[in-house]
Amino acid sequence: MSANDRPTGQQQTSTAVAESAFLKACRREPVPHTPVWFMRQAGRSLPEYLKLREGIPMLDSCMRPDLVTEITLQPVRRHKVDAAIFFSDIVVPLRAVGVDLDIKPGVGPVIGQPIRTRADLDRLRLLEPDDVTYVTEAVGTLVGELGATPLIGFAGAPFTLASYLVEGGPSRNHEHTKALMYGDPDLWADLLDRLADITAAFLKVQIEAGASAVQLFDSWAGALAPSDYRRSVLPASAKVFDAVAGYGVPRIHFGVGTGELLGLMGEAGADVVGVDWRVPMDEAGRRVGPGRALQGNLDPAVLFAPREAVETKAREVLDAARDLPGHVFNLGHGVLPSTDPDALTRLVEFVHTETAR
Ligand code: 1CP
Repeated sequence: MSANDRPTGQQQTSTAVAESAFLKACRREPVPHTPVWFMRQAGRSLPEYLKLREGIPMLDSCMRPDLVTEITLQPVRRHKVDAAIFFSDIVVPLRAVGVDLDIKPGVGPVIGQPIRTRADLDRLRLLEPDDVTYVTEAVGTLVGELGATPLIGFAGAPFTLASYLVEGGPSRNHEHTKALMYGDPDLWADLLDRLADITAAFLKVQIEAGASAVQLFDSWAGALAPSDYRRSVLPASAKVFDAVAGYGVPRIHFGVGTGELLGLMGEAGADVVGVDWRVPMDEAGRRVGPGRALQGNLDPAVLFAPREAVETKAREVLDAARDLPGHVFNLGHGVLPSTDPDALTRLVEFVHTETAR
């Protein structure tokens, strides 16, 4: 082999990433073991995270590549998960285009001036890669540090972002959001379309910097009936998926309480559909239909039970997922803040041992 033919380190790494159990499962190929990662694995219960974040506001930490890199790596080192998720937040791209917002400890994102009128929407500009150079830098460093472990980039879906922007903060019933959706469908469609462009641009930045998969979090879409989701939300989410289809990286689509929406969430353009714990994986597979892998779905609260109970429930998930064409093991929603980190480490080991082929 001449020096010119020899693969560079970067190429070898990307081949190893492409052959990882996580990406194989997303592509519905045979896997050496069921891959596992946890939503919100970065920056929740880990003592090393809490120590690092001391005195640093959440949004500031998202803009510091050194912190983002370290926090993203922490759960990979500790739990030996099959994928890393980029440490950031769904509201980071909104902040980057100038929305007056903060992430308040114990509350979540709070918006200075909610978006409820055409004039409010006119102030929401598109995202340029130069707005988030700290993301490009952190992803680039991470891809080098992670070696054969894939990095998942992510963004909030248009509906979930709209909910924060219209309500002004976290909401149980999404009443202002739905009032706008039903009361001014044109303004609503334009808002979701603008958010789709911002979200697509944010995902492209992460993919171009080296992320090997992306997840679209439509956490609050479960608040919608299927007909409303199809008419008023799906077109914007589909626009996001279309915009990144050409990169060939798996696109994961996740929401909570979305049992009735699973088929539509696949139709929006996902390669992998995330499932919460309310629908068994085999039934979810029937609802999603062929041609897509599934991700899920252990109830995050199960991790507070004794080890044997966790293993029984995890085995139930694996059994229900056995005949799926591709399965990525995950929780049905994010890691709860007071979860014992050792319970997560043990769960990764359990899934790997139980499914080793
Ligand atoms: O998964 C990871 O470990 C990466 C980091 C990550 C992700 C993927 C964070 C860090 N946020 C998110 C996504 C996110 N943010 C979602 C979608 C996922 C989900 O449904 O859980 C949502 C809805 C948000 C919005 C948000 N940001 C909330 C929820 C508020 C509500 O409406 O109930 C909260 C509490 C935040 C703050 C936040 N984001 C991330 C962290 C570590 C924190 C807490 C920081 C702090 O308070 O200091």
